Amino acid sequence: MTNSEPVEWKKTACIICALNCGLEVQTEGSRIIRIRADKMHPVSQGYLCEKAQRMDYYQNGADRISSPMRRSADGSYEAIDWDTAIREIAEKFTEIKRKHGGESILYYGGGGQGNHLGGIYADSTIKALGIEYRSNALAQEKTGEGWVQGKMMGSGVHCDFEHAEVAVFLGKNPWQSHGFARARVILRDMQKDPNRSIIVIDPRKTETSEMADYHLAVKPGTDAWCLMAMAAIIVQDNLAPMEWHVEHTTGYDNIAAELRKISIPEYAQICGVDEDLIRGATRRIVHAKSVSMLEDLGVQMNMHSTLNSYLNRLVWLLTGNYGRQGTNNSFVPLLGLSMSGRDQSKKTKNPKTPSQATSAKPRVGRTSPVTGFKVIMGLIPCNVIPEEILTDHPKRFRAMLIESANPVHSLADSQKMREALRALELSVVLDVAMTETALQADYVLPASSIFEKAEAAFFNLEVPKNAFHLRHPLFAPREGTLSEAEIHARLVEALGAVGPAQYGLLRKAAKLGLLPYALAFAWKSMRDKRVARNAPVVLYRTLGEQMTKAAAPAAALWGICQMYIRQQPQAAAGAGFSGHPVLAANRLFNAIVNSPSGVVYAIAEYKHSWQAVRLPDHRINLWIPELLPEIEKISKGGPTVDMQYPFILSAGERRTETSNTTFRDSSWHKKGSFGTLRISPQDAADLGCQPGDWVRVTTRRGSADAEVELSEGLQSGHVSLPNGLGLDYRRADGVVERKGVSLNELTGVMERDPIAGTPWHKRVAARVERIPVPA
Ligand SMILES: Nc1nc2c(c(=O)[nH]1)N[C@H]1C(S)=C(S)[C@@H](COP(=O)(O)OP(=O)(O)OC[C@H]3O[C@@H](n4cnc5c(=O)[nH]c(N)nc54)[C@H](O)[C@@H]3O)O[C@H]1N2
Ligand SMILES: Nc1nc2c(c(=O)[nH]1)N[C@H]1C(S)=C(S)[C@@H](COP(=O)(O)OP(=O)(O)OC[C@H]3O[C@@H](n4cnc5c(=O)[nH]c(N)nc54)[C@H](O)[C@@H]3O)O[C@H]1N2
Ligand code: SF4
Ligand SMILES: [Mo]
Repeated sequence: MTNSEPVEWKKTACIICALNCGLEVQTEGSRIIRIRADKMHPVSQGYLCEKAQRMDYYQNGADRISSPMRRSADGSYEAIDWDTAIREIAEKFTEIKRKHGGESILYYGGGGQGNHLGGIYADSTIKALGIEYRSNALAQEKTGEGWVQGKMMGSGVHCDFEHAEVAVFLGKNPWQSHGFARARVILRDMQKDPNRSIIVIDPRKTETSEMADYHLAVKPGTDAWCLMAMAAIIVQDNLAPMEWHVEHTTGYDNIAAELRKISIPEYAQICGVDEDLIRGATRRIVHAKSVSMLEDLGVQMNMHSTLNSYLNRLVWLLTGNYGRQGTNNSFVPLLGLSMSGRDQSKKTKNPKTPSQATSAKPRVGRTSPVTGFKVIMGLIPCNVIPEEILTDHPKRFRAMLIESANPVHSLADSQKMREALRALELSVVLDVAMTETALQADYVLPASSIFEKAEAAFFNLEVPKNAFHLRHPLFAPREGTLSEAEIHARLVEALGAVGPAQYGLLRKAAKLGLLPYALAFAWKSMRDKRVARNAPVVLYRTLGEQMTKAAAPAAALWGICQMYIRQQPQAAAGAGFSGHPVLAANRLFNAIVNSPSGVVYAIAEYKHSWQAVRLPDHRINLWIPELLPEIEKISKGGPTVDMQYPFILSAGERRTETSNTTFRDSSWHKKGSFGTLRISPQDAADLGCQPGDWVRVTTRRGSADAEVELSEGLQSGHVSLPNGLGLDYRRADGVVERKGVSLNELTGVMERDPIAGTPWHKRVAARVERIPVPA
């Protein structure tokens, strides 16, 4: 290539966090060699953070797999061909289903931070096997919030910090973890503007708290007391906008009665924040024109997490911050990632559209078969999975299908997860790499990477304008790998759920265009139940065949577009997709396939947030009586410290070097700290530690060694380790390398929220002692 030749920039997206910022990349052979932001991306608009530069370490990881693998009795793996793998897996699942029913098979995962199309196709396999129970990472962070959300509004909300006068971050460090588009730009804008304020509730001094006007540095795990005090100030000082409540809410009097009972000075003392500071921050919220508030793992993976999600909502709802620019608002999803509380009461019996059939609706009041935990957002809690397997209970899970997730590494108590997987009669993993979880599975199926097939994520949360980005492949699939669409199609065909009898007519219609296809699809699905039931696979096998091989996994989006247009005609029309629903959906599908930077599919108005409240009269409910026991529990006093394990370990801080487990190869890291244990200078001095020294962290479940990093930001007694590290990465030379701490070797499954079962990873009791620096 000469210098004068123009180089091609291909459009794709970053796959590290839920924002999936638009990227432009240059490739050479199988490598991604240059990366820059895509200015045309409708949401990220040219934004990216430093982590995006690491994309090639995912694509070319040395432990990627390129053949199906079968475990032998001695624990080693042998490569087998695809036909054998699919046949054996289908036979074994069928046998388990025959003996114990589909409810004995657990489906886990379905997508990571940047890949959700695979999970759509999994739906066909789930139906073919009669699988009743699912779980994924949302059930170790967001289900408490989802449950509260269902009780209070029945819809999901997203923040609008771009326009908010006041931003509140609760257990959230967006400078490092993002969580909303263009986070660093927006934080800087807010910081510079004297008329706007940032409030951070976090025990630690963070990059975000350093930019804040108010930092409420609670003692770790005491947010419930701080938030109760804030809500109590609003009620006791009569600061709530009562006209707004008369119009928009129910239950004010019930919660107000509880909040009038509490002693604000006492609660301030328990959470360790000066009462005047809590009062100042609360008044700033009360008097602002608009407030947006975002909670995350600092409270969601902590004691009282479901209560915290409720109290968070009380702070912005008691002050009337909903349904306007700059407040929290309901967004218009293209496809709901999960089901909110209200949806759980309905099961779609006869799906009217192909993709109604793709979203299994859980039934009301369902619980997990062994431990009896609530099924929330269609998921059983991650923390109970080992207990649902390691028992002689007749309803225990006998098999698992795991897709794009690494539960042995990412869920509490890795030891228990390994034991549970080995106790199953069958475990199958779909992944790109030979992960910690794959190394416990009976079969491992190699997926083509995110950059080798059409891919997308359904993290579309923007208000009022929402966009969807279908990414086209950068590379041909690695030899021996298949897309999830193809894997699930082969599986359901081998299971006998669907086949050529369902495809013939639709294949012919697809050749004629989208309108004939739509008519044929409607006709065929009325006559043949298998079509609607296996809609994603049928779409892939018929419509997908008219697309290029690599683009074919996008076929299921056609069904999703049809459903979306029917459910959200107004928002779709706002974005230009109006007219007859079938035609509008066809146009949207074409727009998605032909817009390499993404498409705006919804333009709603802020007042749409009220329509989205799916409770009687679109009123928000402020009172959840089921939480009264939690409120009473905290009225008895603050948390205590176990003197055997005097430190509180925050097991999973987001740092610049972390990205869940997207990068198994850490050789991108050239300088600076990596995986250190952060500790206050005073605690370090008490342990006799200097920077660069090493310590052993011991919990009830295990111990691990880490280098210390002195951090003024931490309170005494609080130590912090980063998430997603400590992977056992097999390098090209065969050496297995572990850098950083594999955190869940240290965590237990029983430390969990009583309602949602979410783990208390931010509050792991630990001992810390100095050890010699390893050679
Ligand atoms: N760089 C990077 N970014 C990521 C990810 C990543 O791996 N790396 N992962 C993505 C994912 S999957 C998620 S879910 C998000 C999570 O994003 P965040 O929740 O923002 O990330 P964390 O750093 O785990 O936790 C946030 C804060 O909680 C604080 N905290 C600890 N204990 C307490 C407490 O008792 N009370 C309060 N109020 N705060 C407490 C910590 O000090 C920390 O600053 O990040 C996403 N973004
Ligand atoms: N102690 C502790 N534990 C934690 C956390 C913490 O803070 N502390 N954080 C938790 C949080 S918030 C989250 S979200 C979870 C995340 O944990 P997981 O849900 O396990 O997700 P990832 O680490 O993102 O792993 C995604 C998997 O997908 C695979 N993969 C990548 N591309 C593809 C593909 O195209 N197809 C397929 N089939 N597979 C692919 C990757 O190799 C990887 O194995 O970790 C959780 N675990
Ligand atoms: S890590 Fe998140 S914020 Fe950073 S570039 Fe990737 S998607 Fe965007
Ligand atoms: Mo997460």
